[in-house]
Amino acid sequence: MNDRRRFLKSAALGTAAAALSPLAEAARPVAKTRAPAGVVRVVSTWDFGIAANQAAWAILSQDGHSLDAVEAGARVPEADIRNHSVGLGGYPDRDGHVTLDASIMDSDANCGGVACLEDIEHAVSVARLVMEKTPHVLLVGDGARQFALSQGFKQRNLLTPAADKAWHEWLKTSHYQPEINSEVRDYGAGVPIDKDNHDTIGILALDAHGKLAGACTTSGAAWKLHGRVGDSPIIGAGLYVDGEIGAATSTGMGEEVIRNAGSFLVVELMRQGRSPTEACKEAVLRVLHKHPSTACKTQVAFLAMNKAGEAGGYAIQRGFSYAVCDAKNQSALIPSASVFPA
Ligand code: SD4
Repeated sequence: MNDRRRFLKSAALGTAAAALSPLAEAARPVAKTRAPAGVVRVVSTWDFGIAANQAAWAILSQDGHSLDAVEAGARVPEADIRNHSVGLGGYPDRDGHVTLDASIMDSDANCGGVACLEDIEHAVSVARLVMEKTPHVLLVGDGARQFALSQGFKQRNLLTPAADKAWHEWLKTSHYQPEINSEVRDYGAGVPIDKDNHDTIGILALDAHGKLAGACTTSGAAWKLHGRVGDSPIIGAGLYVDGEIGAATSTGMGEEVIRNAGSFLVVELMRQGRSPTEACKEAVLRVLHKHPSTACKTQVAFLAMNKAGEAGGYAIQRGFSYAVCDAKNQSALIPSASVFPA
């Protein structure tokens, strides 16, 4: 019996996910100390997370704040035209609109997001201003765009020639099929080997003052219906931070993450005592348990970091990786464990 069939059988028997304990019993106070040297200080999804982490580290290493660090990190892939799933150069929806989703959150439950934002490159920075300058958490569509323009953001066409070409190729069949992540990527050579139609950057950081923050930004699923919003701008789905416990973010098929309040679930599992990797694994199993026949054909991955600077991830499918940077600025790209190894 292959892994998928074995999983479906066990899910049907109701063995995949454990019940949540009462939060009151699970919540444990965490000492507010400076992060010790050697712990993970910033962690990001996918291989493009390495460059994002470096931008975040430039701030953290100067005793800067984690909120500034995650924003700076997320802006790196947003500006990278080789990256077709985040910011400028992102693949458009089926009507040719590049629409961006982003969110940001600090350790005191301050948060902001934008969804279906057009014509503005740095959605994460708009999300931050939603958090800081408005009484709201989430702005969408033209309202988000108007807000960004009112804050001095410049309007620009996010549809690059390469993305436009890919869209016209897609229009020849107009067949929409979310694809599981490619296993081979080579941004280093300047030529992304990338058949994905969805990959998000989620970035989590812990500063020297012991404060956590997170950000998440994406152009979402390529060729999606116009107006579709994924998990990334939704607090609790694509991103969640609890300053006393930890932070989590997600990548992959947003619909499956939203159904399970995925990042919130990961943080709550850490609150109950799971390590970041264990919490991500249990959340992934929850996603599979709820919709086994859909979820086992797609990718969902979670990435988490706790207040002690331990990080971990877990995915449904093989191929997810995450970038870590520790307090000595040592970087690594870590292949995530997954439910289905092949
Ligand atoms: C979405 N979660 O819009 C995002 C896309 C993504 O890897 O992360 N892809 O559903």
